[in-house]
Amino acid sequence: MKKALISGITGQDGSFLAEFLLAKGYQVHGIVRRASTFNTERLEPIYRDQHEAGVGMFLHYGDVADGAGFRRILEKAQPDEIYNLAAQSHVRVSFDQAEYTADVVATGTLRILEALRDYAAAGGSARMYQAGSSEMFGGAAPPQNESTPFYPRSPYAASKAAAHWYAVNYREAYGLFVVNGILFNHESPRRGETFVTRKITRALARIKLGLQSKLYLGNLDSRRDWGYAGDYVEAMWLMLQQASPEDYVIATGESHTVREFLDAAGSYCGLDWKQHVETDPRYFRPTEVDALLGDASKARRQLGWRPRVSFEELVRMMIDHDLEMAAQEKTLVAAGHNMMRQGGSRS
Ligand code: NDP
Ligand code: GDR
Repeated sequence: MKKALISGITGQDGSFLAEFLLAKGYQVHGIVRRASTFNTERLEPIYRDQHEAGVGMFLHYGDVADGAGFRRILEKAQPDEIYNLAAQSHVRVSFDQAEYTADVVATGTLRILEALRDYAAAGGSARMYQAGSSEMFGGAAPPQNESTPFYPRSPYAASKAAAHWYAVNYREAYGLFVVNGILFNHESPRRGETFVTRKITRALARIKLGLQSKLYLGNLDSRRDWGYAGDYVEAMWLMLQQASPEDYVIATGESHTVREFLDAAGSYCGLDWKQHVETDPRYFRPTEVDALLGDASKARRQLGWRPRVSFEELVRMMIDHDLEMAAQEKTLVAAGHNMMRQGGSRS
């Protein structure tokens, strides 16, 4: 039985990847941060009490800011594959928490690489996937592929670029099997509520059901290449199954503005979004990434990977999910329950 260790398992991608690997028969180990509230909600469908027989997923308390703790988890889990998905992944927030973002995103990756280097020197063998981002291309003109030079436009993007080069350097210096996946935006009903797609689908669903009236957004003109997270975790796994470690762009090859996302989401749920959306400069970024459009032809050619879910299907899937959530909320509100814990119209 193959074993995988996932940092960031509680996030959007971590939960899809854990499901994907369990379905392939892997034993999955995940790193979970200690929090004062439950943070394993996305893992609920696959979570089983560790006292039960035949459990396939094991969670360990840890943090990529804590190298010694990570080394202990690595020794205990003895994985064949490591997926480093842990990150302070919000670009806007990285301008407010720049040092912290660098510590987790850049130095956190370095800590894992250092642990892997020692693990390999002691006879262990594990392949590593590093979660790179299209944000590293930032200001570089579209379309972007593996040979497009990086031009990071935020502390988050600069930290991801540092992590990328750490990974390349450890591959070349120590012969480690480390790959960088340069993934363009990917979304799902499990997307964090403060990223623009989910913020829109969640708000429009709540507006449709009369639970809120306004949605405050920032720049509507930026362009993103949005895919479906469930498709993208397969690409992560495929990269680690190759004969040699290489870096790959993963994208749909189609881009839309935030405004176009609003059009698609609004028309699917029968709302004129222009009557509800207002601008709040709080959501503007000091430096914006205007246009991302990925060229994933290398991944198509070498990995045989291609996206399955279209932009329109993605929008519909997210709206359907959020309409269902809003309907549940409405029922509970009507029955007199206090829904403060659900976040309400908070964004
Ligand atoms: P999320 O923000 O949904 O998840 C991030 C995960 O990292 C969560 O499990 C979070 O834990 C965990 N985490 C945060 N800080 C630490 C830390 N210090 N130590 C350990 N774990 C930590 O991100 P996604 O799932 O969307 O993305 C996964 C990875 O891929 C990230 O590295 C992201 O930067 C990158 N990426 C994402 C893209 C996308 O479009 N989704 C595109 C390109 C790259 P908790 O739940 O406790 O907060
Ligand atoms: P991004 O995603 O920055 O591309 O990073 P996000 O959804 O945050 O922003 C996309 C675009 O929408 C504009 N925007 C807003 N964004 C947010 N979050 N909130 C708003 O109210 C709003 N209004 C307009 C933004 O300015 C931006 O242009 C995501 C993250 O998942 C990263 O971790 C990942 O690396 C990249 O995708 C690829």
